[in-house]
Order: sequence, then structure tokens, then C-alpha cells
Amino acid sequence: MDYGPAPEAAGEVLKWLSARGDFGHYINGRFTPPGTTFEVRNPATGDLLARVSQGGEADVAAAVKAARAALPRWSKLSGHDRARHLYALARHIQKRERFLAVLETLDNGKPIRETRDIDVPLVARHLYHHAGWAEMLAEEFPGQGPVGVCGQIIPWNFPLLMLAWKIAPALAAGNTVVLKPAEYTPLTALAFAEICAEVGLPKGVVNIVTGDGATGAALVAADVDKIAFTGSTEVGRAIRKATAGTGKKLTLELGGKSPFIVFADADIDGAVEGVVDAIWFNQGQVCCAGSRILVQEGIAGTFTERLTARLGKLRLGDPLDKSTDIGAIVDPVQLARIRDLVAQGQAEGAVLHQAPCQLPSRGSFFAPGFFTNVAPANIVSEVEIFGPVATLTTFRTPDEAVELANNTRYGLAASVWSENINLALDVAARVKAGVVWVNATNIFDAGAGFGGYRESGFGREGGREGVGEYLSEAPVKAKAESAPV
Ligand code: TXE
Repeated sequence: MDYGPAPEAAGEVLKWLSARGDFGHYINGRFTPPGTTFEVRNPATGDLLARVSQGGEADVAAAVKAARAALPRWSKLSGHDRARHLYALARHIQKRERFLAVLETLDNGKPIRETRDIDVPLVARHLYHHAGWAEMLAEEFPGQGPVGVCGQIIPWNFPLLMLAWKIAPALAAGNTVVLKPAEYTPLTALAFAEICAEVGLPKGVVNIVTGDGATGAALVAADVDKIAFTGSTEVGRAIRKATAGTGKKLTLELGGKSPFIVFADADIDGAVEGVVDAIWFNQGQVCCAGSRILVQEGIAGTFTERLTARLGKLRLGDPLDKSTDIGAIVDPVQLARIRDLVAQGQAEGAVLHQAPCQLPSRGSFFAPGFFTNVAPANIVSEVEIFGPVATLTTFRTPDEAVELANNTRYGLAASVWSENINLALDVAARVKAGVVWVNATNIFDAGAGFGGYRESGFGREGGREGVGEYLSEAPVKAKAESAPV
């Protein structure tokens, strides 16, 4: 698919943004007048893209009320009727895929190749998949009903995709939602709200309230039946405390420090390409990024040489340019965090190998790279950098690889590379991670449950398990009168 020259594609989106003016929240099927707003900027240039409303307790309460009122009708629709709405959303996403890909790239800074070929197609796929679950719900989950009103808080690294991961299973199972996008990247969620209205989704079924952490905290405290959160481990911990004893159902998808294990018999070029997808994809701002590369001693020299050569070929720059591999870091705050952690790593003696890229004069960019000479206790081995920098260490035996892989407080994902399938599967089974890829990495499928262990959180998104997170044994009791939908 060809999107034509980038500036032309961006023009359509910029026109839409200026026609829309300041954004209000999307509550009960319409946009509210904008209140106090905050700025949303293009991380690649620093240019202002839009002003978006900062949601307060009253906005959250109004959205929850609308979701509560829409619940009886929505949950009583037949699975087939809910599926029709999900199919309509999926088709409409596909119709506007070019627009959404460009908007996401402008807002987040990730390369257009990713939003065009990965984010937006996966959003549509997720909605189609869950339309199927809506159809099959009564047969597959007999006697179960929706949880009720779901508060959903999402991060900025895959803004529209995380929205789809949250909204699709919730709606399929008959819940209604109030979703808060991340403050860095609220724009595709607002475009999605527009799509909900365009396809005639009953009002109140999806509500979007924009704002920062305080808005998120207000949603956690509101009269909702479930909170689904993806974000930092610190905030996840705070949400767990805030919901303790309230009876609210909770799922948390938090950080990671995932191992990427390369055995001596691996296809080295394949594994090197795997590293590109593991840690340099989306500038490393990926919860399941393969950020700890573990290489078996015999091939460490060759592997490091080829990895360095590949690193030198990465193209960093304008995210709207179709040939760009590495775009911008989402926000100056995140850039400062990456710089700080990398500097701490260097101060501890780790050696940084960085791509020799020319950084643009404007915007938040960080040259990708990896560390060698790292000890397991170094800060860069332990803390999620959430940027395009991995650590590379060696191991001798499979047992040592497993031990190093599991030496983390996280447990989200892992990747194992070997041409010996017995070895790969044996190691895969011993690594404590929610997802383990063999000779592959960062593959997301709507049909497979995704989620972590330990401090990476709990609960699963995607597949049968993901739908189950939005169901309850006892059918939901409506707390309010049904509004006409
Ligand atoms: O995350 P936050 P930040 C990690 C990553 C990153 C770090 C900080 O290491 O560098 O977290 O990123 C909302 N109650 N991940 O500060 O604050 C917030 O508005 C309720 C990994 O951006 O967790 C946003 O919508 N909600 C992660 C969302 O939480 C609150 C992706 C995530 O923001 C809140 C993002 C509160 N008290 C960051 N405070 C992943 N697992 O993929 C903030 N929020």
C-alpha cells in the first residue's frame, strides 16, 4: 500500500485537526464543549497539534453515568447484534486507515511504516476477532454476563491499538466503557469516538474522557465495576491499592525487562533482525521489548559484529517518511528519562554502542543502541529503559540462560532463538514469562492471551482468556434506568 508523499498525507489530518478546534470529551454519544485544555504536540517537531480537555471528577462521573445508563440495553442485545456493531467499527477503521495511521504517527512519533502496517491493521483485526466472540459468547461462556461499567486507562506507546485491546473484548462481552487515553497521545482515541458516532454505536456504550494521571485516578475511584490498566508498574501498584477492598475487578498490564536468548546454533542473521524488532521497533517503547539480549558465548563475537553492522543501517528521522526505521520518542519527559538511565549505565561502566545517526535539530530523538560490559546488578540490566537501548550479555549453558532470563522482577515476554527445536521448547517452558516467542519476537495475535507474571501485572488480553476478563459469573444488575439507545 502506498500513502503518497508524507506531507500530502499529513495535510488531510492537519486540516481535520484545525477544523475540529479544541477537543471536549466524548460522553453519551457526543463531544462536550472543551473545558480547561492541555496541549498535544508532535514529538518529531515540537509543533502544537491540538488542545484537549483535562477531565475532572465531574467529567468522569458524567461519563460513568452515561455508561451505566447504556448498560442494560447493550448487555441485553443479542451477541449477533453486538457483533454487528463491532464489525461496523472494524470496517470503518479500515476505511480510514490512512488517516488514522498518519494521525497516530503525528501524535506519537512512531514511523508511518509501523502505524500503517502494524498498529492500524491490528486494530481492525482485534475488532473483527472480538465480533466473533460476541457471536459465540452464549455458547462459549454459558451462564456468564458482563462485569458492568469498565474504566479503562491506556498508555501512549500503542494508543489506538491499546484502545482496541481494551474496548473490543469489553463490548463483545456486553460491558460499557469509559476510556482514558494517555495525555501524550489522545488524538486517535478522539478520532475513534468520532467513528463510534459515525457507525451509530448506541450512545453511552463508549465514552472517552481525556486528561492526565489525576483523571485516571478519578476514574479508578468512580462508580465502575472494573478497571483495566496498561502503564507503569508504579501506577499499577497505586491502582491496586486504590481498588483493594472495593470489589472492583482489576487487570493490570505493566512493564517488562524481557530476555532475548540467542543460542550458538541460531540463525544469526535471523536473530539480528529479531533484535531490530525486539528493541528498536517503536523506539523500544514496548512493554514486551526484548531489552536483555543473552547470547551464547561461542557466537558472541560474530553476533555483536553483525548487530553493530545492522545498527549502522537503521534510518532515524522524520516519522512520516516511509523509509524511516526509528522515529521520535513520545515526549521530552520520556526522552530525559532514557538519557538519564543510559548515562547512569555508562557511569556504572557499561559500554554503549550507538548508531552513528545524525539527530534532527528539532524534536525528541535518541540514537538506538545496545550496552555491553553489563553486570546483572547494573541499573540498565534491572530497570525498564523504555527506549531503543538493550543490554547484551553472554551465557554458557541453557541452564545459565534460563537463570539469567528469570533474574528479573518482571515476567511479561521472552524470545528464544535456536535451530534445535527441542532445546528452544525446553528453554521456553522454563522461562517465567506470559508470552514466549521461538525464533520470533513481538508478534501479537488477537486470538492469543497476552499478559504477565510478577510485577508485569495480571490478567490477559486477547483470545478466550481476554474475553473471560470481561465476564462475571453472576449476570450484571443494572443500577440505573435504561436510557433509550
Ligand atoms: O506511565 P504512566 P508514564 C512505563 C515505561 C515508562 C514509564 C513511565 O517504563 O518509561 O512507565 O511512563 C495514567 N491513576 N510504561 O509516566 O504514568 C496516565 O495518564 C490512574 C510501560 O507515561 O503509568 C496514562 O494514561 N491512571 C507501559 C497511563 O496511566 C494514571 C506503557 C500510563 O501512564 C495515574 C507506558 C494514576 N495515579 C509506560 N497516573 C506498558 N506496560 O506498556 C498516570 N495514569
